[in-house]
Amino acid sequence: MKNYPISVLSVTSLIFICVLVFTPVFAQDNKTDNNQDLVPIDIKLPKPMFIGTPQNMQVPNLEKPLGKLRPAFLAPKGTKNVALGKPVASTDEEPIIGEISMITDDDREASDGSFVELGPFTQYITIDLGSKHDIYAIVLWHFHKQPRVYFDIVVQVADDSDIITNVRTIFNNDYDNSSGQGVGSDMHYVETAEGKLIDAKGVQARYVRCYSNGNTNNDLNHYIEVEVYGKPAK
Ligand SMILES: [Ca+2]
Ligand SMILES: [Ca+2]
Repeated sequence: MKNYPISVLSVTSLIFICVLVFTPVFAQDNKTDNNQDLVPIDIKLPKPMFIGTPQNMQVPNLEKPLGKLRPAFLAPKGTKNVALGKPVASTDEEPIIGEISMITDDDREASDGSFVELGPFTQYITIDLGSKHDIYAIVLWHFHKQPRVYFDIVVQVADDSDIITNVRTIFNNDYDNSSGQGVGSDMHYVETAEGKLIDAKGVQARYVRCYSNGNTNNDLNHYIEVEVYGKPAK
């Protein structure tokens, strides 16, 4: 063993202890986001149609169920669902079942009459929030009458309706890039009544685009509701 001077060792230990002691304090400061009060966002949940999650789904890279309700998601005070009633565009303008407008109509139930069915293969919907917003979370319900996994879930935000200007991808589980938006490393997940909450980390945008590419039951794409929790940008 080399004989390091004792002072070097002491300084090193001191730095290490300082990092341990002060890191949580700094982390907490970042989290308060310029001293805005953080409160749990109020997500209304629909009636669940099944309990638990099947263990036999043959899907690669599948997220394990949490086994309990999702913990509360904190966002600055005044954050609400800014997608409610906002216009939605779709690659399939004439859905097989339902209307595109049902994606932002505040109905999250699983029953027939509450979901819209889009055509097969890769489809996307684009929500126009009307102006720039600070976005903290996006919650997606594709279909929750039975457990299913939807493929190529990609969520992007941008400044324009064609999703060309200032595009940011906040979720992507298209591990083989079959929908052409790049390889994503997020995990597949089973649809439940809780929906899928994506942490958007305060990203600023006017438009939100959601991709999908069929599911474990069929090649079709479904939406029940998409919520965007945010505040108008200052
Ligand atoms: Ca709906
Ligand atoms: Ca894929």
